Amino acid sequence: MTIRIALLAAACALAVTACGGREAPPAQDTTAPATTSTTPAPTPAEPAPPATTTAPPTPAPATPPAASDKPAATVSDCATHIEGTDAMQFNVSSITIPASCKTFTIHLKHTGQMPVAAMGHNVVIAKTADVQGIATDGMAAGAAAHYVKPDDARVVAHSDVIGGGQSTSVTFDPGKLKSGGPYEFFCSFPGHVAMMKGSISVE
Ligand SMILES: [Cu+2]
Repeated sequence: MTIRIALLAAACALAVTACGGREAPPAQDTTAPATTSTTPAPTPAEPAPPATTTAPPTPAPATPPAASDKPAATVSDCATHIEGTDAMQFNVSSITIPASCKTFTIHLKHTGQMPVAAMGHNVVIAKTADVQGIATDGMAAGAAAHYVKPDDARVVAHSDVIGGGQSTSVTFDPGKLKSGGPYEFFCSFPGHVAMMKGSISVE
């Protein structure tokens, strides 16, 4: 019985909807509020045509080397603070020295915990073209020489080698970097130069 009534009601509703556009009865005794809007939802837009196959997605460019993931060093008062880690990394990829600086100081902090013999770091500045040769000769020079060949004329400046938790610094004349570059800073501890280097320039 109930079902019948329901069906009947539904049929009536349909009928009203069908002719509602013409008659529009006054809605005064309607108990249900506001089903007034008779505008049907706009017909859905036609399905978009398949995208024209003009532009295949461009492949992402090759991942840049890890060094460029790191920020440039923050420089103030003709100095910068950089860090070396137990993961054999500097924390910056480049150092830009203001041209107005008469001297420049790089403070190096080893933020790791490993001893100097296992994970020592220094910072050496030289022409990019000389880096590999300096590192090779530095390895031969040994720990006592801080892995830099004594009086190596190719070396603009270098710090001591430090271990985890230690700090050091090196101060030099930026005028030495104004010609014949590009120049790099790097760590000459054996095996580190491939991972620990960045560009340094005067601008
Ligand atoms: Cu190192």
